[in-house]
Amino acid sequence: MGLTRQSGTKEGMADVFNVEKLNGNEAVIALAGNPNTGKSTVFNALTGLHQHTGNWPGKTVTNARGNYRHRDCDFILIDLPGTYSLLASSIEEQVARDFICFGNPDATIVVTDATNLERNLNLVLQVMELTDNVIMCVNLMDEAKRKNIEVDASGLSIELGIPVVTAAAREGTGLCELMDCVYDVAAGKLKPHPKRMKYEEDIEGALKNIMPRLSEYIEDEIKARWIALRLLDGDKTIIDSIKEYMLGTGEILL
Ligand SMILES: Nc1nc2c(ncn2[C@@H]2O[C@H](COP(=O)(O)OP(=O)(O)O)[C@@H](O)[C@H]2O)c(=O)[nH]1
Ligand SMILES: [Mg+2]
Repeated sequence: MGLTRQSGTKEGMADVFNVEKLNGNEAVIALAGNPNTGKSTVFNALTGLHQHTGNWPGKTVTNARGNYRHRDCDFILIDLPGTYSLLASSIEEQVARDFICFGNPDATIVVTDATNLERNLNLVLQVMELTDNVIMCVNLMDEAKRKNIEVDASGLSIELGIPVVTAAAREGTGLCELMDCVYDVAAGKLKPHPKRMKYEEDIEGALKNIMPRLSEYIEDEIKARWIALRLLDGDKTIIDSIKEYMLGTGEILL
């Protein structure tokens, strides 16, 4: 079985980010996370020697991408820059945000530090607000054990509405479960239902005004909502990104 990508535009988007497909049928998986959560350790363990690094198109931010095969399917794994947020206050955050938003990965893994979940959940919640296909990987479980920290992965999964996999990537624990989970999400066999924030009435009202004006450019309602929230935040970089990734050099009338 091959994992089929859902729409023609996805291919185009992936091209903008220089995601090179060997057989055109690979699932594209983004790897996000705070710095030092073991993202690159997961990336290396999954892709081994099948990886290369370069820069993000037009940016001086390093980009690592690699391939792996699991069960009967091929995957392209994109190691995003480590970030605490997706609110684009740094170039790294902008790169991570743009790839998750406009690169349309089939799934996004957020690698987190089991000993520091409270801080790490900020990014998880932000990714959940931007896309359905999120998997939380709670890494450094060996460290957590050493510090007598217990993590209730199934409780977290229920609370967040997304799959949660525990791992100790440096010793290779949990990686098979992670790949199984990624496979199921990318193939549509497992559908995450991320719980989302409902804002105060005036914000929700403003969103209702903005979203229809975005629908011409952005079909996906979750993304349109997220972009509308950024516009309400006064984040001008999102307009540049829409121009760059959705309209070529065209004009956007907002
Ligand atoms: N104890 C422990 N250390 C880990 C684990 N995963 C990664 N590390 C270590 O944590 C440090 C940061 O890992 P790295 O993969 O570079 O993190 P990144 O910044 O998220 O890419 C390195 O020293 C890794 O060897 C783990 O599961 N357990
Ligand atoms: Mg890294």
